[in-house]
Amino acid sequence: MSKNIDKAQIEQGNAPENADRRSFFGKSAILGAGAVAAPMTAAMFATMAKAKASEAANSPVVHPGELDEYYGFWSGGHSGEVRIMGVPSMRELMRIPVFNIDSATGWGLTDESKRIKGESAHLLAGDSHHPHMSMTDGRYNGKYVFINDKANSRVARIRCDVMKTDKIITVPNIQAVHGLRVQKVPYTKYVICNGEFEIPMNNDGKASLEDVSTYRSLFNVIDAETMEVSFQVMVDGNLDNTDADYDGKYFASTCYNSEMGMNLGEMISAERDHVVVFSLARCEAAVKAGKFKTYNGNNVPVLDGRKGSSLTRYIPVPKSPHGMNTSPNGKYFVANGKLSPTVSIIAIEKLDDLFSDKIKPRDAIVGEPELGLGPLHTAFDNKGNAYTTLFLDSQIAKWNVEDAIAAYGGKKVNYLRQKLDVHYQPGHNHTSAGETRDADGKWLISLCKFSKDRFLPVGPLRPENDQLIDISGDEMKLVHDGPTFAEPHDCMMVHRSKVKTKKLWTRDDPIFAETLAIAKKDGVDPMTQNKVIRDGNKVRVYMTSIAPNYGMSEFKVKLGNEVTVIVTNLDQVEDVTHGFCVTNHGVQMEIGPQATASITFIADKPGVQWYYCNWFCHALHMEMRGRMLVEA
Ligand code: CUK
Ligand code: CUA
Repeated sequence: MSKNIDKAQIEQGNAPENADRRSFFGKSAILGAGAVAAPMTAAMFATMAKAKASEAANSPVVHPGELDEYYGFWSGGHSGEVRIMGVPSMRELMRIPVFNIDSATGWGLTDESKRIKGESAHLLAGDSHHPHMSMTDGRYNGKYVFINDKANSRVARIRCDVMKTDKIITVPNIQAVHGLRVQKVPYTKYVICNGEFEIPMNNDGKASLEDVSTYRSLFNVIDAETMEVSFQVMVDGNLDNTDADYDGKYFASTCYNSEMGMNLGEMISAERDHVVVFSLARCEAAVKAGKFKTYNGNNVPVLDGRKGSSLTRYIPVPKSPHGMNTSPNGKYFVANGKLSPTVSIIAIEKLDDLFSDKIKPRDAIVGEPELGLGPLHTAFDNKGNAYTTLFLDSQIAKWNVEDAIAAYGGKKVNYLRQKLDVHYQPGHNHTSAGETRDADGKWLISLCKFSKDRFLPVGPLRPENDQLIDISGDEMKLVHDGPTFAEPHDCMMVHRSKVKTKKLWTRDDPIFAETLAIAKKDGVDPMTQNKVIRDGNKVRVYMTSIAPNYGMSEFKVKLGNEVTVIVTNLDQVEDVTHGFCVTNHGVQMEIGPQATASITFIADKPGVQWYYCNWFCHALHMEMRGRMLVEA
């Protein structure tokens, strides 16, 4: 890395033009070059254009009343939520609060959501990055979406039948869960995710800032059903992104900072970092055989997968790789160079030989195409092409995987198909169903970190720009600019045929099962009874709601009582959601049709306090309110 360019410039892609941007990465470029074909010339592009066979012709227009073909699941970035978008219309369909609090639904406020947040219920913030759906045989199965919270080292699960978060765990022994994917084959038994920041093992206050010899980064394997950490694997370097194969055998993670540096200069001193490949069978066997340690006073098995371990292999790749993407034909892991203009193609079929030491780690690399500056993430179509975001160049490079492999083998072929300007500085990109066997080569989303001049200015803070690109023809065609808030890091697109959602809640839903158990103990049937239960200083108020009435239009409590209001929505009508909101108390929630929801607060203000329905439900919605008398 050249010394005369600062990090901020690199990150923002603002390296001065006259400073020869391309030479900043000269060293890495040479490293990655090998037998790589010459860069595209204008003449080559012209030839390509002539040979053009098919035009991109998907329609991004979804007329009023028509439905989108894909559900898009978007991370909400530092808003901490997940959003459902319709693709190709790019209409925002729903927001799913996960790590944040949300006054519309009461997420983070209701008793049910606090139970789901568990030990981290007091944390009201989050930084969500990677939403990925559970799979069966390498295809989305419509059951769950998993998402990480980098800020608070958490992983959450969203149930796709109701599109609500139903589990959140804090992963022990690590800091900052970053890359997250799912086991694709035979089904999502495990969610895999990387602990990014290296921390002392144990992190009990006895380690120092100077001696970093016990600092480690762990790979985490979480049971998708129980949402418990099955085991962790200690590695060398710090982990970034990850993905799984299509055989149910290997996981691969990029690692930057193989130097184990504690500041920027140290972190980027080595010309090569690595990809760590994990053997699932060997890891499971090691756990079974008890070959693990535990740390920090918890009982999660931690395996030693550092260099030399039989559980892992380390494949050297150029400088600070970032994204990790498996090609949908199941043949390759692609590690994206970030500080190198290349991506590294790892042949998954060679991994058996690598693990039995028949080949050397670099022998698993079958291609290292040079694509441009700042490759971060790669997506795939169903025709053997890959699409890589170039953060610094503000472009997407379309390239052919087999041609890149042939070029690496010494053939004179041009693997680059097209470079498309995007606006600006793309991070993740994703193709429709592109991380599954159903990759269909129709749409590509480029999640651009900066929008600059693309929208009306809205002050110093700008939206990001999620661009929709038609990839159905030979050339990528940009068809839509979509402003989004707070940096969606990643997204995925699921064909609508895979998702089946409920129209009404069912009364036996686990999300409110515990609330119903409390009602049972109180001897109250919340579907038929409106009742106040006094239990010392605690008061539980059970009321029904059916548009436009609450079952209880008044109740009394004493000043200082801890009040829980449990509302059951009796409406059996699609889309008739009620709310419950107490004025001046910060009490607000949603009660979906046939759901029970509860919220607990202290009655700390004497006098009459109105409560009202805050979701418009009926012509007499304004009249849907009642009084709580707080007696001094
Ligand atoms: S990371 Cu943000 S651009 Cu968290 Cu997947 Cu690559
Ligand atoms: Cu019920 Cu508005």
